Amino acid sequence: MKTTVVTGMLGAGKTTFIQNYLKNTEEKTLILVNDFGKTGIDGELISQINPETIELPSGCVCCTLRYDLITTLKRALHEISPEHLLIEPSGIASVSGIADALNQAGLTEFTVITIIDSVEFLDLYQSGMYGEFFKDQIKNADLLLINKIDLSETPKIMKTREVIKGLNPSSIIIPTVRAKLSMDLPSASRAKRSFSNNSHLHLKTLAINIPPDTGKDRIEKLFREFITGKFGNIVRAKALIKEQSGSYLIDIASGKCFTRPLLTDTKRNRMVVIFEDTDVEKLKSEVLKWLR
Ligand SMILES: Nc1nc2c(ncn2[C@@H]2O[C@H](COP(=O)(O)OP(=O)(O)OP(=O)(O)O)[C@@H](O)[C@H]2O)c(=O)[nH]1
Ligand SMILES: [Mg+2]
Repeated sequence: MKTTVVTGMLGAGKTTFIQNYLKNTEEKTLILVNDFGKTGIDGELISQINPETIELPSGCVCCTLRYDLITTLKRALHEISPEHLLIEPSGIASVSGIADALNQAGLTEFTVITIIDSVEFLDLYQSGMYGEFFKDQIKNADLLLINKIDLSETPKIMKTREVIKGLNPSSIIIPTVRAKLSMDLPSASRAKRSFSNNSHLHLKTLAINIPPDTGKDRIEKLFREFITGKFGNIVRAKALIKEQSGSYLIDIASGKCFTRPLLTDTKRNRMVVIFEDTDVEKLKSEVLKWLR
């Protein structure tokens, strides 16, 4: 069985990569996804394409959910016998923590794909805010995708390449749009792994059920307010909305709001918000007031 861990900062394009990858493979693939909050949005998005999807929502597989990851993996591998196991940890998980958990589950051979958001990477990296965390994701990668080049600028993309090449000279580096790969995944591990650094990021999460009669326009408007900083430092937000015209994913990534139609209707209108600084209860009451 091939095992691939798809890592990368919040909103870099991990789920998009998996969705595109699944469309072009015949392999029996088991996906294990660990999303933020209790809402499990990525699990629903991926299971619309691949029914063999297991969600570990709420918590982080590199630390609090490590035991759950190990037991779930052992059971699922036994029951499903996939040809390929693909894991999407949440954007705050450290590769080191995941690697430890995989080792404990008896999986010692795996490939790490790290997706870099070319719009935001340099600013975040140079600010030093997530320094060690980024380095851990980059140094342990076998394949690095410099993603969202359609939204970025050439000098920025070149500089990003230079920085990540410096951190991990042995990795394959590919610029991508929507994390689309036109090559096979590397089968053998190339990275000289350094699993010493278990630097998980600590951000806050808020999950909210959205009333069924809320249209997507209303959520897009709220998310644009989020981007202005009026509600505090919101790092990432995503919502699933079903309205008369169909169902949609609305999200904030790279400081922008995106809306995309879903393949099938969502079962429940909901959102998850990932943020720093602001108090959870305060943000919750402000969002609920907005939705009323
Ligand atoms: N324009 C553009 N949008 C992209 C690209 N890749 C991803 N996106 C969009 O960026 C947003 C975030 O992508 P996801 O695939 O959900 O990112 P993620 O890494 O899975 O996010 P988390 O799991 O929340 O950390 C979505 O709205 C995607 O449609 C790209 O190359 N170009
Ligand atoms: Mg995702």
